[in-house]
Amino acid sequence: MRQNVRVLGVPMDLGADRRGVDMGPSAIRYGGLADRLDDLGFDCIDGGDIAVPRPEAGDPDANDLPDGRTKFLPETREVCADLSAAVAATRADGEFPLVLGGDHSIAMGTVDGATDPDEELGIVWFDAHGDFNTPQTTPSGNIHGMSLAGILGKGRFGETPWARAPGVSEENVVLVGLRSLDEGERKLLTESDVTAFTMSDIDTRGASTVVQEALAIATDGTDAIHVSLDLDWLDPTEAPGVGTPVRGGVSYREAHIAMEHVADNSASLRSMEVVEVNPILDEHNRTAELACELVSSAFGERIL
Ligand code: HAR
Ligand code: MN
Ligand code: MN
Ligand code: MN
Repeated sequence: MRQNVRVLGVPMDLGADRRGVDMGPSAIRYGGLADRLDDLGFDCIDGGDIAVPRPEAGDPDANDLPDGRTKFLPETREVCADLSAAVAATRADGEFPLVLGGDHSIAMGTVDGATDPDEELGIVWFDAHGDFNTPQTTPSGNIHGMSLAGILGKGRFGETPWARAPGVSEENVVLVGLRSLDEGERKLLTESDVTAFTMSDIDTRGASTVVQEALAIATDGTDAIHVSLDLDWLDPTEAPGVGTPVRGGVSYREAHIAMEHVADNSASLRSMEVVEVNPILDEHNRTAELACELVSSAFGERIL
């Protein structure tokens, strides 16, 4: 019997400058996600959306410190705590959490809910960006550019770490598809034990080899893995509907083979999230539909 899939929407855009990613969950649902999963033999249950405050209701800079910037930190923490609880409840019910963003700040909630302190969770993070800034290095104050660093407890807010998910070791975290890094995060990333595969690695060695290696690192000695799929990982010609497009991303086929390798590791896969779809910038919902296709590949869709 296949595990049921519970879809959790997070219409979050407090972590990014460009409005519109809050409509991502609707667009992905409209793109046919549930029908696709049903066709693959999963029972797809819609867990609805996590409540997210509107940015107009708050002051993004209310919590800035002399040595750190984090727009909407209290609001983001609250959404992430609710998401973490929803992911944990999904797992407790024996269902698979599939989280739809929203901007990438939500990964802090997904990962927190996906792991337990007495376990080790590996992460494969498909993204054009490192999301490895901290409140101290961020050029924008946008939390979606800091969420992976936050999961690993990098950076601080006053005297304390500003974020941290339990049960995640740098050795089992892998970035795939990098092509945009700020100077501060580049330094932090190279000093860390996180493995980073850039687009040059993919060009040189091929997407299939690189992604299989990434999955091997994430599964090595861990209890399970989380897959975080930022749609800006793809080239903007394939995925125009994202908040921060960067040229030179993976192709349609490369994205599919990557997700097929994720499916090869289905026994280890504990949770998945699809983030940064921005319907305002999209062309006839094609980025959202692509997100649905890629989820299908990750859940085992094959031609033969
Ligand atoms: N590095 C930039 C910043 O920190 C922008 C990165 C965030 N964009 C994303 N995340 N879509 O993957 O502001
Ligand atoms: Mn990202
Ligand atoms: Mn937890
Ligand atoms: Mn990105």
